[in-house]
Amino acid sequence: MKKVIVATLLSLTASAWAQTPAPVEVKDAWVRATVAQQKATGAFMQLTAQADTRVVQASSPIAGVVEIHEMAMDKDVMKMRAIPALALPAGKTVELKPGGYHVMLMDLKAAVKAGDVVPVTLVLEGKDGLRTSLEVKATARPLGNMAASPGANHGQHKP
Ligand SMILES: [Cu+2]
Repeated sequence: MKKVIVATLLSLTASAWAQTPAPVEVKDAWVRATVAQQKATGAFMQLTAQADTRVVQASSPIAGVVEIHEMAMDKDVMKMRAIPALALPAGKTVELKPGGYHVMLMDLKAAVKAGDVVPVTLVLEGKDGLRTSLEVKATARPLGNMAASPGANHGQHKP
């Protein structure tokens, strides 16, 4: 009997959650398609939080290791590095884009082909410390001319 009650409570919680507006809006989520043997790529999107939120973790079934990265100038050289969290200030759109913040997908299990839909889960932490996860569907875009851009050497990137 007790089990039934617990299950009911869980389903009530789940449906209440589904009806509340998403705490973080995601727009234009995409990943960069890869070429054979490439072991890493980046995911990009625009995130707008209703209240101050931080992205504290990310994961994806296609990658063994997922990190949140930023690009920054280090003695005139553009470098990327992992950051522990990405702040999403209330009402402000934070853009993850080539040359800036990105979700780094490493240890790829297979090549990412243009048009593939890649699920990326972001773990969000509110000011109250409560964590929720947000499922993002990112569509793979071809490398195209971007092969010549600095972001294209993502494949050689080591954490
Ligand atoms: Cu990176």
